[in-house]
Amino acid sequence: MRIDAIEVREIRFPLRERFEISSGYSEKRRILLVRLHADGETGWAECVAGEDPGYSYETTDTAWHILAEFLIPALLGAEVTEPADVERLLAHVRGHPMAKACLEMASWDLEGRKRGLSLAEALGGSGEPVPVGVSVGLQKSDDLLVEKVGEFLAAGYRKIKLKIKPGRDVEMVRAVRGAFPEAPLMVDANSAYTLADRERLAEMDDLDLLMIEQPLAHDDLHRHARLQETLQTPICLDESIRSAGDAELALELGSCRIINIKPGRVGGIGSSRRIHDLCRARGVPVWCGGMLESGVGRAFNIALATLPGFTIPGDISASRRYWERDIVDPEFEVFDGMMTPPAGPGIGVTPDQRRIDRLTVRVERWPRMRA
Ligand code: OSB
Ligand code: MG
Repeated sequence: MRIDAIEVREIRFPLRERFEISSGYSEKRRILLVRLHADGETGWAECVAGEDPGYSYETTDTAWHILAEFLIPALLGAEVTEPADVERLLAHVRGHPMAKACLEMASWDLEGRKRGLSLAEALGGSGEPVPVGVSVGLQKSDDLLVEKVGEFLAAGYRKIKLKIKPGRDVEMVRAVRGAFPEAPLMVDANSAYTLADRERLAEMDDLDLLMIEQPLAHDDLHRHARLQETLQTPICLDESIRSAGDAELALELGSCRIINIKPGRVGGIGSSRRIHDLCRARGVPVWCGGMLESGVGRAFNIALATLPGFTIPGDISASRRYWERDIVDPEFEVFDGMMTPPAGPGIGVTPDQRRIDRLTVRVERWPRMRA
């Protein structure tokens, strides 16, 4: 099929509550939605770049720039028979996996719709409900955090991730562990520590955590390996893994024992599957992370999480954990800690065009129309 039109739009989408991590916070998301058109069919996806460059160098604005100036011109008018073709067409652009991923992912939706397959089926997953977890941002007080965690556990979530940073770590996590002795808990530092903090981090070993996510710098596999040698708790890498090559290197070096796969961070679904396959062959568990996606991005995450190597609940929570009203129908729901991947073709949920239009602050379409 020939990609004959592409649309990119930015929506401003307020979170129900501010989400704070060690490197900053998010309150009103600026999300890019892309739409590919080919053979009378359409494919949607979402770019996970954030508003600021605290998690990745990519932002909403860099992604727009890279899409508009380099990626879309390379894809527009091209013959594409499978999503891997999209990856190849974009490979000459160095880095910018988040910008690339949304085009590749939109081609999965397109392909699913054309073939009448759900995303989960198209990528070889099960289509069965999967256990999911929730990522809880930094709170004003430990009491408030304990209360929030209690609510999420009562709602059935199968894993609770706590954001930590220096000054808000061991004592805070101990308070949560004290209140919920049996809860499946983990922590995520978003690179807030250095190897000099190794003794502090080792205190976490007594708290029965599933893992410590990304304690050190995004570009430091070496020191993660040094840290892992001194920790009993498994390290899970997020920011450090942008490709299957990164994953292979991290596993060779012993930088982690678990990998968080976010399709938007690693360049798309194809790359996510390669990381999954590599980890599965080596017996390394993976799980699907989240980037505060709208329902469009969430559909990809839940489909991916049905692959057999995803043995740990992902950060894939119900729409209403994030939004007053999601932009897809039906919204994503969690029952007893389980989420069911949509069974319809492609992403399997319907983007609410009227609602999306109301949230849109800019839109551009290719081929560009002459004024
Ligand atoms: O590190 O996993 C992270 C959100 C934004 C940026 C980075 C991260 C997160 C989350 C949220 O933890 C996960 C979710 O989407 O629920
Ligand atoms: Mg993380």
